Amino acid sequence: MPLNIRGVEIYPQQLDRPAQEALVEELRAVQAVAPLFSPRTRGGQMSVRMTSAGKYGWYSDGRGYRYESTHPGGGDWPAIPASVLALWHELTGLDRAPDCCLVNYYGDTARMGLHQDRDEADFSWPVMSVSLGDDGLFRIGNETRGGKTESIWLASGDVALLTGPSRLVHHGIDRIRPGSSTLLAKGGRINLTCRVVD
Ligand code: MD5
Ligand code: FE
Repeated sequence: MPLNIRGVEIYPQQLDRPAQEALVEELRAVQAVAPLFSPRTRGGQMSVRMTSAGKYGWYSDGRGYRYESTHPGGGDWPAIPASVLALWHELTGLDRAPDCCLVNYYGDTARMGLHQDRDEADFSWPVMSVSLGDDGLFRIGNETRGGKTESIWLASGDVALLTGPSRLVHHGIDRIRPGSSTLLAKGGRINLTCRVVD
């Protein structure tokens, strides 16, 4: 039974340590094909580095946010790891596979400001997030800007599902807790988000 915070379903420790280690290996292969990059937004360079797997990858530059069918280096995005697809189908109960698995890497001082995920065509599809490595302080707000927010530390192996009305709440990562996990040799935090794009 998941925790429920403002409609966001959180599955603490959904992935055990061996599953987390196997996933990190699969992500190493993803990053070898599609290296991490730091997107530029109108607000400046993001502190989070990212890449994607699947049919589309999330991208941002001075012209705005969008999904792209190729990595900024030119090639196709690699396939979404099979274990991630299996987790998606298990937790969402959907037959439809996600189009994008965004891989966010947070170094010790990286953060992600409050935002909505609204670059997808249909908000009735859920978004699934998987946390790996150091703890991250996840802040959940409201559908409209402003108002009270709630925060929860997401730990390595935790999985979250944004479904229904919670799909459009503002959310972000205020900070990570460096050194809180031994999963990643170089430290830091990885978050995967799987989405149906079009
Ligand atoms: C992260 N990533 O941890 C954060 C939070 C993003 C993003 O917000 O857009 O890449 S992932 C927490 C989360 C769980 C389930 C659904 C949603 C976010 N969501 O719909 O935004 O790197
Ligand atoms: Fe988001």
